Amino acid sequence: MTAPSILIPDPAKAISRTRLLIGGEWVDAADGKEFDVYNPSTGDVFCQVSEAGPEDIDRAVRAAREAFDNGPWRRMSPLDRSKALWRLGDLLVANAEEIGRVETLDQGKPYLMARDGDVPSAANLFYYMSGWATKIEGEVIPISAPGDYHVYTRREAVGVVGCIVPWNFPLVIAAWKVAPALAAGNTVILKPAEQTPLSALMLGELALEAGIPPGVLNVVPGFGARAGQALTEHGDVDKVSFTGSTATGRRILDAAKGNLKKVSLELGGKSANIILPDADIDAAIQGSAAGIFFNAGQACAAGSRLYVHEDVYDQVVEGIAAVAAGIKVGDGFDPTSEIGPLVSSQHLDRVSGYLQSGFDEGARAVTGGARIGDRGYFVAPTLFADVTPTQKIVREEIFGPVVVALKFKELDQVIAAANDTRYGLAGGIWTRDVSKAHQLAAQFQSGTVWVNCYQVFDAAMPFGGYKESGWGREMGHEVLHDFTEVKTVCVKLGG
Ligand code: TXE
Repeated sequence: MTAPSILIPDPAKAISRTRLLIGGEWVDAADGKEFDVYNPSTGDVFCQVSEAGPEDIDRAVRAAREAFDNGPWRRMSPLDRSKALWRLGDLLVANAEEIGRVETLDQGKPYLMARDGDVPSAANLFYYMSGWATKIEGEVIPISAPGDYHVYTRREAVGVVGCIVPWNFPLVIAAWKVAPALAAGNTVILKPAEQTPLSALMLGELALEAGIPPGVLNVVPGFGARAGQALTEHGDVDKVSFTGSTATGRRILDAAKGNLKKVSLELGGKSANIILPDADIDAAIQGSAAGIFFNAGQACAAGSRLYVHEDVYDQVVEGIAAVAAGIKVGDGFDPTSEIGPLVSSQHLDRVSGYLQSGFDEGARAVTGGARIGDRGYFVAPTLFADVTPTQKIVREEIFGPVVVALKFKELDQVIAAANDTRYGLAGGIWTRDVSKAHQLAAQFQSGTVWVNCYQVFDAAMPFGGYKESGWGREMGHEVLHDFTEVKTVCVKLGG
Protein backbone atom coordinates (compact mmCIF):
# COMPACT_ATOMS: atom_id res chain seq x y z
CA MET A 1 0.00 0.00 0.00
CA THR A 2 1.27 3.49 -0.81
CA ALA A 3 0.67 6.14 1.80
CA PRO A 4 -0.30 9.60 0.53
CA SER A 5 2.75 11.80 0.47
CA ILE A 6 1.16 14.52 2.56
CA LEU A 7 1.41 12.29 5.60
CA ILE A 8 4.60 10.38 4.99
CA PRO A 9 6.96 11.49 7.73
CA ASP A 10 10.60 12.10 7.18
CA PRO A 11 12.02 10.09 10.08
CA ALA A 12 15.15 12.22 10.18
CA LYS A 13 12.98 15.28 10.62
CA ALA A 14 10.33 13.76 12.84
CA ILE A 15 12.69 12.09 15.27
CA SER A 16 14.67 14.64 17.15
CA ARG A 17 15.81 12.55 20.07
CA THR A 18 17.26 9.05 20.08
CA ARG A 19 19.54 9.16 23.10
CA LEU A 20 18.87 8.71 26.79
CA LEU A 21 17.60 11.65 28.83
CA ILE A 22 19.35 11.62 32.19
CA GLY A 23 19.57 14.61 34.53
CA GLY A 24 18.42 16.95 31.77
CA GLU A 25 21.21 15.86 29.37
CA TRP A 26 20.96 13.79 26.21
CA VAL A 27 23.54 11.05 26.63
CA ASP A 28 24.71 7.86 24.93
CA ALA A 29 24.42 4.57 26.77
CA ALA A 30 27.47 3.97 28.95
CA ASP A 31 28.44 0.95 26.83
CA GLY A 32 27.53 2.76 23.59
CA LYS A 33 24.81 0.23 22.72
CA GLU A 34 21.88 1.10 20.48
CA PHE A 35 18.87 -0.87 19.33
CA ASP A 36 16.79 -0.85 16.16
CA VAL A 37 13.30 0.57 16.03
CA TYR A 38 10.92 -0.93 13.47
CA ASN A 39 7.96 0.45 11.56
CA PRO A 40 5.37 -2.33 12.07
CA SER A 41 3.55 -1.39 8.86
CA THR A 42 6.59 -2.37 6.80
CA GLY A 43 8.88 -4.32 9.10
CA ASP A 44 11.69 -1.87 8.21
CA VAL A 45 14.10 -0.40 10.71
CA PHE A 46 13.74 3.38 10.70
CA CYS A 47 16.05 4.49 13.49
CA GLN A 48 18.38 3.43 16.26
CA VAL A 49 17.96 4.47 19.85
CA SER A 50 20.50 4.33 22.67
CA GLU A 51 19.90 1.28 24.81
CA ALA A 52 19.98 1.81 28.56
CA GLY A 53 21.75 -0.87 30.57
CA PRO A 54 22.13 -1.26 34.33
CA GLU A 55 24.83 1.43 34.50
CA ASP A 56 22.56 3.94 32.77
CA ILE A 57 19.68 3.02 35.03
CA ASP A 58 21.92 3.67 38.00
CA ARG A 59 22.88 7.06 36.53
CA ALA A 60 19.22 7.91 35.99
CA VAL A 61 18.29 6.84 39.52
CA ARG A 62 21.08 9.01 40.93
CA ALA A 63 19.87 11.98 38.86
CA ALA A 64 16.29 11.45 40.02
CA ARG A 65 17.45 11.08 43.64
CA GLU A 66 19.47 14.27 43.47
CA ALA A 67 16.52 16.09 41.90
CA PHE A 68 14.21 14.77 44.60
CA ASP A 69 16.46 15.38 47.60
CA ASN A 70 18.16 18.62 46.61
CA GLY A 71 16.41 19.99 43.53
CA PRO A 72 13.69 22.63 43.36
CA TRP A 73 10.81 20.34 42.34
CA ARG A 74 9.64 19.22 45.77
CA ARG A 75 10.22 22.64 47.29
CA MET A 76 8.45 24.48 44.49
CA SER A 77 5.04 25.80 45.45
CA PRO A 78 2.25 23.45 44.43
CA LEU A 79 0.96 26.22 42.17
CA ASP A 80 4.27 26.42 40.30
CA ARG A 81 4.29 22.64 39.88
CA SER A 82 0.73 22.85 38.67
CA LYS A 83 1.62 25.50 36.07
CA ALA A 84 4.56 23.45 34.78
CA LEU A 85 2.29 20.42 34.28
CA TRP A 86 -0.26 22.56 32.48
CA ARG A 87 2.47 23.93 30.20
CA LEU A 88 3.54 20.38 29.42
CA GLY A 89 -0.06 19.59 28.42
CA ASP A 90 -0.03 22.65 26.15
CA LEU A 91 3.28 21.62 24.58
CA LEU A 92 1.95 18.13 23.84
CA VAL A 93 -1.04 19.68 22.06
CA ALA A 94 1.17 22.16 20.19
CA ASN A 95 3.39 19.29 18.99
CA ALA A 96 0.55 16.86 18.26
CA GLU A 97 1.45 16.47 14.58
CA GLU A 98 5.04 15.54 15.17
CA ILE A 99 4.32 13.30 18.14
CA GLY A 100 1.45 11.66 16.25
CA ARG A 101 3.75 10.86 13.32
CA VAL A 102 6.37 9.37 15.55
CA GLU A 103 3.77 7.31 17.42
CA THR A 104 2.44 5.96 14.12
CA LEU A 105 5.90 5.12 12.80
CA ASP A 106 6.77 3.39 16.03
CA GLN A 107 3.51 1.71 17.04
CA GLY A 108 1.66 1.45 13.74
CA LYS A 109 -1.66 2.98 14.80
CA PRO A 110 -3.49 5.26 12.36
CA TYR A 111 -1.90 8.69 12.32
CA LEU A 112 -5.16 10.55 12.81
CA MET A 113 -5.90 8.47 15.89
CA ALA A 114 -2.44 9.14 17.27
CA ARG A 115 -2.63 12.88 16.56
CA ASP A 116 -6.26 13.48 17.49
CA GLY A 117 -6.74 10.72 20.07
CA ASP A 118 -3.57 9.67 21.88
CA VAL A 119 -1.83 13.03 22.03
CA PRO A 120 -4.83 15.02 23.38
CA SER A 121 -5.68 12.31 25.88
CA ALA A 122 -2.09 12.31 27.15
CA ALA A 123 -2.27 16.12 27.38
CA ASN A 124 -5.52 15.82 29.33
CA LEU A 125 -3.73 13.78 31.99
CA PHE A 126 -1.31 16.67 32.52
CA TYR A 127 -4.14 19.21 32.61
CA TYR A 128 -6.16 17.11 35.06
CA MET A 129 -3.19 16.33 37.33
CA SER A 130 -2.09 19.96 37.16
CA GLY A 131 -5.30 20.71 39.07
CA TRP A 132 -4.49 18.11 41.72
CA ALA A 133 -0.98 19.43 42.39
CA THR A 134 -2.53 22.18 44.52
CA LYS A 135 -5.00 19.88 46.27
CA ILE A 136 -2.94 17.10 47.82
CA GLU A 137 -4.12 17.54 51.37
CA GLY A 138 -3.91 15.79 54.71
CA GLU A 139 -6.52 15.67 57.44
CA VAL A 140 -6.87 16.80 61.03
CA ILE A 141 -7.83 13.79 63.13
CA PRO A 142 -9.52 13.92 66.53
CA ILE A 143 -8.13 11.14 68.75
CA SER A 144 -9.32 9.60 72.01
CA ALA A 145 -5.98 8.82 73.68
CA PRO A 146 -5.84 10.49 77.12
CA GLY A 147 -4.19 13.92 76.96
CA ASP A 148 -4.37 16.85 74.62
CA TYR A 149 -3.09 16.25 71.11
CA HIS A 150 -3.20 17.82 67.70
CA VAL A 151 -3.02 15.02 65.14
CA TYR A 152 -2.84 15.53 61.42
CA THR A 153 -1.72 13.71 58.31
CA ARG A 154 0.48 14.90 55.49
CA ARG A 155 0.51 13.40 52.03
CA GLU A 156 4.09 13.38 50.84
CA ALA A 157 5.73 12.30 47.61
CA VAL A 158 6.97 8.70 47.68
CA GLY A 159 10.34 9.76 46.19
CA VAL A 160 12.05 8.27 43.15
CA VAL A 161 9.55 6.46 40.96
CA GLY A 162 10.23 4.03 38.10
CA CYS A 163 7.51 4.02 35.44
CA ILE A 164 7.62 1.03 33.08
CA VAL A 165 5.20 1.26 30.18
CA PRO A 166 4.11 -0.97 27.30
CA TRP A 167 3.88 -0.45 23.56
CA ASN A 168 0.13 -0.36 22.87
CA PHE A 169 -0.44 3.28 23.94
CA PRO A 170 3.15 4.42 24.47
CA LEU A 171 2.48 8.11 25.13
CA VAL A 172 -0.90 7.76 26.82
CA ILE A 173 0.18 5.16 29.37
CA ALA A 174 3.37 7.12 30.06
CA ALA A 175 1.13 10.12 30.82
CA TRP A 176 -1.11 7.98 33.08
CA LYS A 177 1.93 7.45 35.29
CA VAL A 178 4.19 10.47 34.83
CA ALA A 179 1.45 13.11 35.32
CA PRO A 180 0.28 11.98 38.78
CA ALA A 181 3.81 11.09 39.88
CA LEU A 182 4.97 14.62 39.09
CA ALA A 183 1.82 16.28 40.47
CA ALA A 184 2.58 14.65 43.82
CA GLY A 185 6.19 15.94 43.74
CA ASN A 186 8.01 12.70 42.89
CA THR A 187 10.88 12.41 40.43
CA VAL A 188 10.62 9.84 37.66
CA ILE A 189 12.62 7.39 35.57
CA LEU A 190 10.46 6.47 32.59
CA LYS A 191 11.30 3.26 30.74
CA PRO A 192 9.30 2.95 27.54
CA ALA A 193 8.82 -0.39 25.81
CA GLU A 194 11.66 -1.44 23.51
CA GLN A 195 9.20 -1.57 20.57
CA THR A 196 8.07 2.06 21.02
CA PRO A 197 10.64 4.29 22.73
CA LEU A 198 10.23 7.54 20.80
CA SER A 199 7.20 9.39 22.14
CA ALA A 200 8.54 8.98 25.69
CA LEU A 201 11.75 10.73 24.64
CA MET A 202 9.68 13.54 23.14
CA LEU A 203 7.73 13.78 26.40
CA GLY A 204 11.04 14.16 28.26
CA GLU A 205 12.17 16.88 25.88
CA LEU A 206 8.90 18.79 26.24
CA ALA A 207 9.00 18.46 30.04
CA LEU A 208 12.30 20.35 30.05
CA GLU A 209 10.78 22.96 27.75
CA ALA A 210 7.82 23.29 30.13
CA GLY A 211 10.22 24.23 32.93
CA ILE A 212 10.21 20.91 34.78
CA PRO A 213 13.71 20.90 36.26
CA PRO A 214 16.46 18.58 34.95
CA GLY A 215 16.49 15.18 36.62
CA VAL A 216 12.78 15.28 37.49
CA LEU A 217 11.81 13.26 34.41
CA ASN A 218 14.51 10.92 33.05
CA VAL A 219 13.78 8.72 30.03
CA VAL A 220 15.71 5.49 29.51
CA PRO A 221 14.67 3.30 26.57
CA GLY A 222 15.87 -0.26 26.87
CA PHE A 223 14.85 -3.89 27.10
CA GLY A 224 12.71 -5.31 29.87
CA ALA A 225 15.05 -8.02 31.06
CA ARG A 226 17.97 -5.57 31.25
CA ALA A 227 16.86 -1.95 31.82
CA GLY A 228 13.44 -2.80 33.27
CA GLN A 229 14.86 -5.40 35.60
CA ALA A 230 17.67 -3.07 36.77
CA LEU A 231 15.18 -0.30 37.48
CA THR A 232 12.87 -2.59 39.41
CA GLU A 233 15.69 -4.09 41.46
CA HIS A 234 17.40 -0.79 42.23
CA GLY A 235 17.67 -0.18 45.96
CA ASP A 236 17.26 3.59 45.65
CA VAL A 237 13.99 3.46 43.74
CA ASP A 238 11.04 3.96 46.10
CA LYS A 239 8.24 2.84 43.83
CA VAL A 240 7.60 1.14 40.51
CA SER A 241 4.45 1.69 38.51
CA PHE A 242 4.13 -0.91 35.78
CA THR A 243 1.76 -1.64 32.92
CA GLY A 244 2.21 -4.82 30.92
CA SER A 245 1.65 -8.55 31.04
CA THR A 246 0.65 -10.44 34.15
CA ALA A 247 3.75 -12.65 33.78
CA THR A 248 6.06 -9.62 33.80
CA GLY A 249 4.03 -8.14 36.67
CA ARG A 250 5.02 -11.16 38.75
CA ARG A 251 8.69 -10.65 37.81
CA ILE A 252 8.36 -7.02 38.89
CA LEU A 253 7.08 -8.13 42.30
CA ASP A 254 10.01 -10.49 42.74
CA ALA A 255 12.53 -7.86 41.70
CA ALA A 256 10.95 -5.18 43.92
CA LYS A 257 11.21 -7.13 47.11
CA GLY A 258 14.87 -6.27 47.86
CA ASN A 259 14.04 -2.85 49.29
CA LEU A 260 10.29 -3.54 49.48
CA LYS A 261 9.59 -0.69 47.11
CA LYS A 262 5.95 0.17 46.54
CA VAL A 263 4.50 -1.43 43.42
CA SER A 264 1.43 -0.70 41.36
CA LEU A 265 0.51 -2.95 38.48
CA GLU A 266 -1.90 -2.60 35.58
CA LEU A 267 -1.86 -5.97 33.88
CA GLY A 268 -3.67 -8.05 31.34
CA GLY A 269 -7.36 -8.68 30.84
CA LYS A 270 -9.90 -10.91 29.16
CA SER A 271 -12.87 -8.66 29.56
CA ALA A 272 -16.45 -9.86 29.16
CA ASN A 273 -18.93 -7.84 27.16
CA ILE A 274 -22.54 -8.90 27.77
CA ILE A 275 -25.39 -8.19 25.35
CA LEU A 276 -28.92 -8.61 26.73
CA PRO A 277 -31.87 -9.19 24.40
CA ASP A 278 -33.48 -5.85 25.27
CA ALA A 279 -30.40 -3.84 24.22
CA ASP A 280 -30.30 -1.39 21.35
CA ILE A 281 -28.80 -4.09 19.15
CA ASP A 282 -27.35 -1.79 16.50
CA ALA A 283 -25.57 0.28 19.13
CA ALA A 284 -24.38 -2.92 20.85
CA ILE A 285 -22.97 -4.27 17.59
CA GLN A 286 -21.12 -1.07 16.72
CA GLY A 287 -19.90 -0.47 20.27
CA SER A 288 -18.80 -4.05 20.85
CA ALA A 289 -16.93 -4.16 17.54
CA ALA A 290 -15.10 -0.95 18.44
CA GLY A 291 -14.55 -2.34 21.94
CA ILE A 292 -12.44 -5.19 20.59
CA PHE A 293 -10.98 -4.01 17.28
CA PHE A 294 -9.86 -0.52 18.39
CA ASN A 295 -6.03 -0.30 18.28
CA ALA A 296 -6.01 -3.70 16.54
CA GLY A 297 -7.18 -5.30 19.79
CA GLN A 298 -4.00 -4.24 21.55
CA ALA A 299 -5.82 -2.76 24.52
CA CYS A 300 -5.78 -4.22 28.00
CA ALA A 301 -9.50 -3.52 28.49
CA ALA A 302 -10.56 -4.89 25.08
CA GLY A 303 -13.95 -6.61 25.17
CA SER A 304 -12.53 -9.91 23.97
CA ARG A 305 -15.19 -12.27 25.35
CA LEU A 306 -18.61 -11.54 24.00
CA TYR A 307 -21.62 -13.04 25.84
CA VAL A 308 -24.77 -12.70 23.77
CA HIS A 309 -28.29 -13.73 24.79
CA GLU A 310 -29.53 -16.64 22.70
CA ASP A 311 -32.49 -14.61 21.33
CA VAL A 312 -30.16 -12.13 19.62
CA TYR A 313 -27.01 -14.25 19.23
CA ASP A 314 -27.20 -14.82 15.47
CA GLN A 315 -28.09 -11.20 14.77
CA VAL A 316 -25.24 -9.88 16.91
CA VAL A 317 -22.66 -12.34 15.58
CA GLU A 318 -23.59 -11.53 11.99
CA GLY A 319 -23.60 -7.80 12.75
CA ILE A 320 -20.18 -7.74 14.42
CA ALA A 321 -18.73 -9.99 11.72
CA ALA A 322 -20.02 -7.58 9.08
CA VAL A 323 -18.47 -4.60 10.88
CA ALA A 324 -15.19 -6.54 11.23
CA ALA A 325 -15.11 -7.51 7.59
CA GLY A 326 -15.62 -3.87 6.61
CA ILE A 327 -12.79 -2.46 8.73
CA LYS A 328 -10.00 -1.02 6.63
CA VAL A 329 -6.74 -2.48 7.93
CA GLY A 330 -3.59 -0.80 6.66
CA ASP A 331 -0.59 1.42 7.02
CA GLY A 332 -1.19 4.06 9.68
CA PHE A 333 -0.18 6.79 7.23
CA ASP A 334 -2.98 5.90 4.85
CA PRO A 335 -5.80 8.17 6.06
CA THR A 336 -8.38 5.53 5.15
CA SER A 337 -6.88 2.96 7.54
CA GLU A 338 -9.08 2.32 10.56
CA ILE A 339 -6.71 -0.05 12.28
CA GLY A 340 -3.00 -0.58 11.78
CA PRO A 341 -0.70 -3.56 12.18
CA LEU A 342 0.25 -5.44 15.33
CA VAL A 343 3.27 -3.89 16.98
CA SER A 344 5.97 -6.43 16.12
CA SER A 345 6.75 -9.66 14.33
CA GLN A 346 6.99 -11.36 17.72
CA HIS A 347 3.49 -10.18 18.59
CA LEU A 348 2.24 -11.27 15.16
CA ASP A 349 3.57 -14.76 15.91
CA ARG A 350 1.85 -14.75 19.29
CA VAL A 351 -1.52 -13.70 17.88
CA SER A 352 -1.18 -16.10 14.92
CA GLY A 353 -0.55 -18.89 17.44
CA TYR A 354 -3.87 -18.06 19.12
CA LEU A 355 -5.69 -18.07 15.78
CA GLN A 356 -4.25 -21.50 15.05
CA SER A 357 -5.21 -22.76 18.50
CA GLY A 358 -8.77 -21.55 17.89
CA PHE A 359 -8.97 -23.61 14.70
CA ASP A 360 -7.28 -26.60 16.35
CA GLU A 361 -9.84 -26.55 19.16
CA GLY A 362 -12.76 -26.46 16.74
CA ALA A 363 -13.79 -22.80 16.81
CA ARG A 364 -15.35 -21.31 13.69
CA ALA A 365 -14.04 -18.02 12.30
CA VAL A 366 -17.15 -16.21 11.11
CA THR A 367 -14.81 -13.61 9.70
CA GLY A 368 -11.04 -13.08 9.62
CA GLY A 369 -8.76 -15.69 11.12
CA ALA A 370 -5.55 -14.90 9.25
CA ARG A 371 -2.72 -12.51 8.64
CA ILE A 372 -3.19 -9.95 5.85
CA GLY A 373 -0.37 -9.81 3.29
CA ASP A 374 3.24 -10.70 3.99
CA ARG A 375 4.72 -7.26 4.63
CA GLY A 376 4.06 -5.57 7.96
CA TYR A 377 2.22 -7.27 10.80
CA PHE A 378 -1.43 -6.97 9.80
CA VAL A 379 -4.13 -9.34 11.06
CA ALA A 380 -7.74 -9.42 9.88
CA PRO A 381 -10.35 -8.55 12.50
CA THR A 382 -11.61 -11.95 13.61
CA LEU A 383 -14.75 -13.27 15.25
CA PHE A 384 -14.78 -16.85 16.51
CA ALA A 385 -18.14 -18.50 17.14
CA ASP A 386 -18.88 -22.08 18.31
CA VAL A 387 -16.42 -21.66 21.14
CA THR A 388 -16.48 -23.37 24.52
CA PRO A 389 -15.48 -21.90 27.89
CA THR A 390 -12.37 -24.05 28.28
CA GLN A 391 -10.72 -23.19 24.97
CA LYS A 392 -7.46 -21.29 25.09
CA ILE A 393 -8.85 -18.45 22.94
CA VAL A 394 -11.63 -18.00 25.51
CA ARG A 395 -9.37 -18.08 28.55
CA GLU A 396 -6.15 -16.31 27.58
CA GLU A 397 -5.46 -12.71 26.62
CA ILE A 398 -4.77 -12.62 22.87
CA PHE A 399 -4.13 -8.86 22.60
CA GLY A 400 -5.05 -8.81 18.94
CA PRO A 401 -8.19 -8.08 16.88
CA VAL A 402 -9.86 -11.32 17.92
CA VAL A 403 -13.17 -11.74 19.74
CA VAL A 404 -14.92 -14.94 20.86
CA ALA A 405 -18.73 -15.08 20.98
CA LEU A 406 -20.53 -17.24 23.55
CA LYS A 407 -24.28 -17.76 23.92
CA PHE A 408 -26.19 -17.47 27.23
CA LYS A 409 -29.74 -17.92 28.45
CA GLU A 410 -29.98 -16.76 32.08
CA LEU A 411 -28.51 -13.67 33.76
CA ASP A 412 -27.14 -15.68 36.72
CA GLN A 413 -25.40 -17.94 34.30
CA VAL A 414 -23.82 -15.10 32.37
CA ILE A 415 -22.36 -13.20 35.28
CA ALA A 416 -20.81 -16.40 36.64
CA ALA A 417 -19.33 -17.07 33.20
CA ALA A 418 -18.12 -13.47 32.87
CA ASN A 419 -16.34 -13.73 36.23
CA ASP A 420 -14.86 -17.15 35.46
CA THR A 421 -11.43 -15.74 34.62
CA ARG A 422 -8.24 -14.95 36.47
CA TYR A 423 -8.45 -11.41 35.16
CA GLY A 424 -10.67 -8.55 36.31
CA LEU A 425 -9.89 -5.41 34.37
CA ALA A 426 -13.13 -4.35 32.70
CA GLY A 427 -16.53 -5.45 31.49
CA GLY A 428 -19.41 -4.27 29.35
CA ILE A 429 -23.20 -4.52 29.57
CA TRP A 430 -25.66 -3.61 26.83
CA THR A 431 -29.29 -3.30 27.95
CA ARG A 432 -32.19 -0.83 28.14
CA ASP A 433 -33.13 -2.18 31.60
CA VAL A 434 -31.62 0.22 34.13
CA SER A 435 -32.18 -2.08 37.04
CA LYS A 436 -30.47 -5.06 35.40
CA ALA A 437 -27.59 -2.84 34.33
CA HIS A 438 -26.86 -1.77 37.91
CA GLN A 439 -27.35 -5.26 39.30
CA LEU A 440 -24.91 -6.74 36.80
CA ALA A 441 -22.45 -3.88 37.27
CA ALA A 442 -22.34 -4.61 41.00
CA GLN A 443 -21.69 -8.30 40.38
CA PHE A 444 -18.87 -7.84 37.86
CA GLN A 445 -15.47 -8.67 39.39
CA SER A 446 -13.66 -5.97 37.47
CA GLY A 447 -12.21 -2.51 37.98
CA THR A 448 -14.38 -0.84 35.33
CA VAL A 449 -17.85 -1.62 33.97
CA TRP A 450 -19.17 0.15 30.90
CA VAL A 451 -22.93 0.22 30.33
CA ASN A 452 -24.13 0.84 26.77
CA CYS A 453 -20.65 1.98 25.82
CA TYR A 454 -17.14 0.51 25.79
CA GLN A 455 -13.54 1.75 26.10
CA VAL A 456 -14.56 5.16 27.44
CA PHE A 457 -11.56 6.60 29.28
CA ASP A 458 -11.09 9.91 31.01
CA ALA A 459 -8.35 11.40 33.15
CA ALA A 460 -10.90 11.66 35.97
CA MET A 461 -12.01 7.98 35.83
CA PRO A 462 -9.99 5.54 37.96
CA PHE A 463 -8.83 2.53 35.98
CA GLY A 464 -7.24 -0.72 37.15
CA GLY A 465 -7.82 -4.33 37.91
CA TYR A 466 -9.36 -6.81 40.27
CA LYS A 467 -7.73 -10.24 40.63
CA GLU A 468 -4.71 -10.88 38.41
CA SER A 469 -5.29 -7.68 36.43
CA GLY A 470 -3.29 -5.72 38.93
CA TRP A 471 -2.78 -3.65 42.04
CA GLY A 472 -3.75 -0.02 42.46
CA ARG A 473 -5.45 2.37 40.08
CA GLU A 474 -4.41 4.73 37.31
CA MET A 475 -6.07 8.11 36.78
CA GLY A 476 -8.69 9.93 38.80
CA HIS A 477 -7.62 11.20 42.20
CA GLU A 478 -7.40 7.55 43.28
CA VAL A 479 -4.00 7.28 41.63
CA LEU A 480 -2.57 9.94 43.93
CA HIS A 481 -2.82 7.45 46.80
CA ASP A 482 -0.39 5.27 44.89
CA PHE A 483 2.09 8.11 44.42
CA THR A 484 2.05 9.48 47.97
CA GLU A 485 2.92 8.29 51.46
CA VAL A 486 0.73 9.28 54.40
CA LYS A 487 2.58 10.68 57.37
CA THR A 488 0.78 10.99 60.71
CA VAL A 489 1.99 13.82 62.92
CA CYS A 490 0.95 13.67 66.57
CA VAL A 491 1.67 16.81 68.62
CA LYS A 492 1.22 16.85 72.41
CA LEU A 493 -0.23 20.19 73.35
CA GLY A 494 0.46 22.10 76.56
CA GLY A 495 3.43 21.76 78.92
O1 TXE B 1 4.78 -7.44 27.67
P1 TXE B 1 5.73 -7.12 28.89
P2 TXE B 1 5.11 -7.96 26.20
C1 TXE B 1 0.21 -8.36 27.46
C2 TXE B 1 -0.38 -8.82 26.14
C3 TXE B 1 0.84 -9.15 25.34
C4 TXE B 1 1.73 -9.73 26.41
C5 TXE B 1 3.20 -9.74 26.13
O2 TXE B 1 -1.14 -9.97 26.37
O3 TXE B 1 0.56 -10.09 24.34
O4 TXE B 1 1.50 -8.91 27.52
O5 TXE B 1 3.66 -8.44 25.74
C6 TXE B 1 8.95 -4.27 30.31
N1 TXE B 1 11.38 -6.15 34.42
N2 TXE B 1 0.30 -6.92 27.56
O6 TXE B 1 6.04 -9.11 26.22
O7 TXE B 1 6.87 -8.06 28.95
C7 TXE B 1 9.06 -4.17 28.80
O8 TXE B 1 10.35 -3.72 28.42
C8 TXE B 1 10.93 -4.92 34.19
C9 TXE B 1 -0.79 -6.26 28.22
O9 TXE B 1 5.54 -6.81 25.38
O10 TXE B 1 4.86 -7.04 30.08
C10 TXE B 1 7.95 -3.18 28.51
O11 TXE B 1 8.41 -1.87 28.80
N3 TXE B 1 10.30 -4.57 33.05
C11 TXE B 1 -0.47 -4.86 28.52
C12 TXE B 1 6.87 -3.57 29.52
O12 TXE B 1 7.56 -4.29 30.53
C13 TXE B 1 10.12 -5.51 32.11
C14 TXE B 1 0.35 -4.11 27.57
C15 TXE B 1 5.76 -4.47 28.95
O13 TXE B 1 6.31 -5.67 28.51
C16 TXE B 1 10.57 -6.83 32.30
C17 TXE B 1 1.42 -4.91 27.00
C18 TXE B 1 11.22 -7.14 33.52
N4 TXE B 1 11.68 -8.36 33.80
C19 TXE B 1 1.35 -6.26 26.97
N5 TXE B 1 10.24 -7.56 31.21
C20 TXE B 1 -1.54 -4.02 29.16
N6 TXE B 1 -1.88 -4.31 30.41
O14 TXE B 1 -2.01 -3.07 28.57
C21 TXE B 1 9.61 -6.73 30.35
N7 TXE B 1 9.54 -5.49 30.89
